[in-house]
Amino acid sequence: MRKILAATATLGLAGLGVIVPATGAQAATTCDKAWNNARSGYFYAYDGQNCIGNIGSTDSWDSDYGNSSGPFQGSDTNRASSILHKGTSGLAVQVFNGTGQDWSGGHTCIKKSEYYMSDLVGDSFTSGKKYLVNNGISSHRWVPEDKCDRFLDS
Ligand SMILES: [Ca+2]
Repeated sequence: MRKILAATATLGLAGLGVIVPATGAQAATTCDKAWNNARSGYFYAYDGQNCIGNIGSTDSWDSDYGNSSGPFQGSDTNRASSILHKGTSGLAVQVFNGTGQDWSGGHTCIKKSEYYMSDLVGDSFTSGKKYLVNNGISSHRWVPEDKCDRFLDS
């Protein structure tokens, strides 16, 4: 489930820097705030839904969320329940169920224009419906959108 920035969605005021919380949508407000406070060029992952409980952020890649190097380490693997994309390059962030710099296996992507996914429940990797994205992300990299076989909001 994607929640988009309220100002962009409802009023088209993004260029004015005016953010209006979505009426009655606490979840969207939480991720909107996270996005507005995020560093430009960075990808974020969160332990909880609604962009709560940041477990790491980076403008680079990480081929193994469970090892002891890079922006995601140890118990960060198979833990993300919401993610946020504030990249500025136009690239998508491709998240994988597996690890390794061969970048193979099930994946899915979040586009720059999707901003964030406030809840990954119900999304699966390209490897099959039983391979769930929620609590299933183990690596990520930045790629052109045409390298993505699937997007989270589709
Ligand atoms: Ca790592």
